[in-house]
Amino acid sequence: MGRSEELMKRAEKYIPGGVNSPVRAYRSVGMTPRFIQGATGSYIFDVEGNKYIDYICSWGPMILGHNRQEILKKVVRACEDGLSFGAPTEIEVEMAEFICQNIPHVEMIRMVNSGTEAVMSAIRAARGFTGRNKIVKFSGCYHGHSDCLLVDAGSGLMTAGIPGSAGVPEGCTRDTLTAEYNNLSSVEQLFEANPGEIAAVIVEPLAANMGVVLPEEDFLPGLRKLCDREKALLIFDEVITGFRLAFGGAAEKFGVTPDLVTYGKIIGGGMPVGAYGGRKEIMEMVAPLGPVYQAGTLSGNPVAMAAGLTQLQLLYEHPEYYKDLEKKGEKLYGSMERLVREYDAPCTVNHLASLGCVFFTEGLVRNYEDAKASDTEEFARYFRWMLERGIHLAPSQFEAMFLSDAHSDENIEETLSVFEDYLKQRK
Ligand code: HOZ
Repeated sequence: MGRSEELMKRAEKYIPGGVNSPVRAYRSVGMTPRFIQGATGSYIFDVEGNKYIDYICSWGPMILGHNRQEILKKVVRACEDGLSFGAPTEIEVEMAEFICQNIPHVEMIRMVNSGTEAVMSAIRAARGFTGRNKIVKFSGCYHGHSDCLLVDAGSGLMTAGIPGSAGVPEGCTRDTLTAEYNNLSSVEQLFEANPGEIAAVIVEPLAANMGVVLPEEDFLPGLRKLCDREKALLIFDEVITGFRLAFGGAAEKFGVTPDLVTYGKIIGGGMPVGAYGGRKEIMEMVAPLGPVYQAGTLSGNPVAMAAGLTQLQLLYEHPEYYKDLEKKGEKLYGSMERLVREYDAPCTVNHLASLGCVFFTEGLVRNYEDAKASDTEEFARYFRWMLERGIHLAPSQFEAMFLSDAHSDENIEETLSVFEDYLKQRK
């Protein structure tokens, strides 16, 4: 038995399923997860000493690669002053100033500890501001695990093949309405059926929790128009896309302005950070300024802020990182697309910039139903093939591949060669 198997046996005794987040258990790919010893740049190492090119990148945060020295140094320096105070610190002000001064649609921002918390709080602010209860989400979009959003959700639920969660009372999801991604008329119908009752439409502007699904050209502008017409708020969940598709996230990339935006992952530089922000008049509803209550002992933690702010500053000061990520994305995913055609494989590769996904289904994947048509057993075979040859992918058909600044041309070429071998032998 390998060291990972041993650790999994120990873990399963005291941690549900042996993991602290379900997809990590590797259940849908029929393996024991690799326990990780460490990571640097584009590489991750398991406890058996195997080295992998990492395309999980901690599910997005490590956009500059693992163990980036500038971030590490600032974190160590912050630790020396103390780990947590539960009182305001200068670095929280710097973080808020930096974001609000550089992202036009964020006039005020509140730090929390995870993407889940950010979205849960943004929904509360939207309801408090509009005085309405209903929200519209899209099937296949995942917005964290707060009760009202566990409806037709992507990510781990989709991986497990379940639409929602036990333990969520019907009352909690009664006001959650579900529309189809890339289908404006499904949203319009919900507005018609619920006049004056919808507080907000929340969307992953590029869906990255049902694999990767791109918004069609009219989708986000159409949502903006509908929300304006109906006096509902538009919330972009940019937990994955924020600071990734561009510094200003999907809002900048697609040129559509949300009323509220949620962040996670990159904003924490690898530490547990989330944030929600947007129009001042909405954010002024949040306590202690307004009646929408939201709080947190570790919110704005100085060590986490040091990691996050350093990463954001590096990204902002080096716009070439985004250009490079686009090029790397084109090289990796564009070549995967070409190989799929060359070997006539029943796959569809969706991608934009550093995000990509190989779906084991033919034809366009433009929503939850299309993504669900994927052959997850073939995905599992593909996953195992890649892992055994040193390529670390998310262990689920319904998650994204993440590229970082640390991925080299050689890394990408090696990945493509392993991918080509997979396609060759499956013929
Ligand atoms: N649901 C997360 C990705 N979309 C998984 C996070 C994790 O397991 O770390």
